[in-house]
Amino acid sequence: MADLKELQESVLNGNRKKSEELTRKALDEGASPVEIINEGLIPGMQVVGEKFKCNEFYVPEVLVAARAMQSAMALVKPLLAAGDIKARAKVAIGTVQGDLHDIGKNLVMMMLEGAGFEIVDCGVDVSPEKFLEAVKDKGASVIAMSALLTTTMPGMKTTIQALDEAGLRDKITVLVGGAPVTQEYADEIGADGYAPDAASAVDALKEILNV
Ligand code: B1M
Repeated sequence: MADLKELQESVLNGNRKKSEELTRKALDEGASPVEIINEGLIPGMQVVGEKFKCNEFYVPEVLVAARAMQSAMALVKPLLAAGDIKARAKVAIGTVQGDLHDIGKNLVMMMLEGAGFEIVDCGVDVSPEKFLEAVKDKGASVIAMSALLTTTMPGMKTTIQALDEAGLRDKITVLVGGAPVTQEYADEIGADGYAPDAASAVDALKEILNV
């Protein structure tokens, strides 16, 4: 039987080549793509998140671990049959309008993906209309907004207002974060959740959605 603990370790260590090798080996030995994801890749990223939260890991370590996870994920994803894995939720993520910072947003995105959420990456400079499109056309049930500039933070409020006007506010969970954003600001604009860092974003969303 494939040793998925070793795969967890290789993700944790950010060893991309080894993660790919172990994933191929596990497939050859008969492990299913679902087992590889649930018992190798997701637990590996979970430990990465824990280490990031207690400052044992910094941004570079998280990025290399996430890349190792994504390379291994790319090998198993095509083998998944429809319905094999039920994503916790589909999350449309982006940096708000006028804001081009994406390092933090990408970290949050990778941690969410590593935790089993399906991602619609809306990119940077995302208008309220574009977030709404991700909900209407791509079926996202969560909007995750990042802002790094005090001048662009109001884009979060405008997006929530746009959801309201479209009659979608009750159906969509809104998570916000980014260096200048605070819990007080999230409460003020009526977001459902706020997280100070990428690992906490995963915890916050799991808690809000109860998944
Ligand atoms: Co910019 N920049 N920048 N910048 N930049 C800051 C943010 C700034 C604080 C620098 C400063 O003056 N000290 C300042 C903002 C001041 C303010 O508004 N309060 C600033 C400025 C002013 C600007 C420009 C206006 C500069 C200019 O042109 N005059 C300009 C704006 C461009 C634009 O967006 N329209 C600009 C441009 C840039 C670069 C393009 C050069 C580059 C961005 C490259 C890129 O992202 N691809 C850049 C950078 C790199 C920075 C700093 C140095 C680093 C930001 C970063 O990536 N941090 C930053 C100063 C600093 O922070 N030291 C600065 C690392 C990243 C992992 O952290 O994004 O905070 P962060 O994400 C964290 C958490 O916040 C949280 O999780 C992440 C991981 O733990 N988080 C979320 C983030 N999003 C979340 C979403 C969530 C939950 C958690 O839920 C959805």
